[in-house]
Amino acid sequence: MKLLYATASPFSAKVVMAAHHLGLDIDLEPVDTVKPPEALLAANPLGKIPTLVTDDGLTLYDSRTIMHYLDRLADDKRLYPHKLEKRAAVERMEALCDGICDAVVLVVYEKRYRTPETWHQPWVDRQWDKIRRGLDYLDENPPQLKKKLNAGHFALGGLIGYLMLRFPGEWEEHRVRLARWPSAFEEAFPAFRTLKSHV
Ligand SMILES: N[C@@H](CCC(=O)N[C@@H](CS)C(=O)NCC(=O)O)C(=O)O
Repeated sequence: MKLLYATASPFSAKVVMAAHHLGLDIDLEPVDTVKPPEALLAANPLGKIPTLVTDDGLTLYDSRTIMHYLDRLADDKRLYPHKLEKRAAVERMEALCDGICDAVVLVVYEKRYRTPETWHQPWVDRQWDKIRRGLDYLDENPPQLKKKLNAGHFALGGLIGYLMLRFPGEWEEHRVRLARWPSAFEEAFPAFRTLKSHV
């Protein structure tokens, strides 16, 4: 199996951390989405990462589809609990963290893909509103680290790693519990230190 990914991508980091946790062996193939290579477009018409290509040539996206695939592949560990309510809560945590990542990525892309004359601040403010509300919720309701790790933890790890990379010092203030979460997560999952978003 190979994963088309980028080291800075939060969705890629989520999948890479989850695969590491499950003990799955995946070849990592870095791609530049600014100029998506033919291999990425052939595997995913959206030209987005992460995209997984299995040994049988099955191509999978987006990150949540990949997470569910990896979950079923693994022998002894699970990313999603079996019980209905617990599973729904983990899936919702992942959806929230991924949704915040979507908003952060849009803020980053506004500057990357538009010229300064066309930057549209109300649109960026709207994304920051989503980011702020989402982070405030996570500060109140961080996923507990006492029990088994699940997809929600890796999704939050992907998000926090991306915030640490792109907006250091801009999200921690007044969010004491969330600001402490990365070091607590690293204790439970030491690979966070190297697998989180980086350039
Ligand atoms: N919903 C997607 C989001 C993936 C995504 O937005 N990836 C970004 C990189 S972090 C990307 O590929 N951007 C390139 C583009 O939008 O053209 C997922 O969960 O995989």
